[in-house]
Amino acid sequence: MLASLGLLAAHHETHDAHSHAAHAAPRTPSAAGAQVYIISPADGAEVSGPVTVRFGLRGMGVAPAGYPGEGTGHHHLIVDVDLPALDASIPTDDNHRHYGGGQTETTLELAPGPHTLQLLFADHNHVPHDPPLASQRITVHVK
Ligand SMILES: [Cu+2]
Repeated sequence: MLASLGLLAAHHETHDAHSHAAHAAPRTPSAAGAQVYIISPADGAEVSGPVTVRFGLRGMGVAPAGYPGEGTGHHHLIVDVDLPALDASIPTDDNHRHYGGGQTETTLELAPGPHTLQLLFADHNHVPHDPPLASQRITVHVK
């Protein structure tokens, strides 16, 4: 049992190293002129929690994760950190949130204080498009 778990872990690491280092993930082209933006809250807004964030998209369509196709993708909200690598699958954690169901808004529980929010659109494999579609990074002040 332990031996087979070790083997699985080793295989997983090898796979990750391969996909991230040896070959960048294949990227889906973005549509010319497409744009991703945060509809609300506004940059610099003072808000009370929970915070509803509305996702704007122009020139492309939202599709659930796993649905391949040019001209589509799903939203990711990058919270309090810089954009991740743009040639790899976006990580999943509290700072990198996926909306793979095709959602166009979310409600976040954020601790009081300043927070940064930035949208990053990505394809069915969670890999940002080429060229990437990211919104302006905004700051909100949670009361
Ligand atoms: Cu994703």
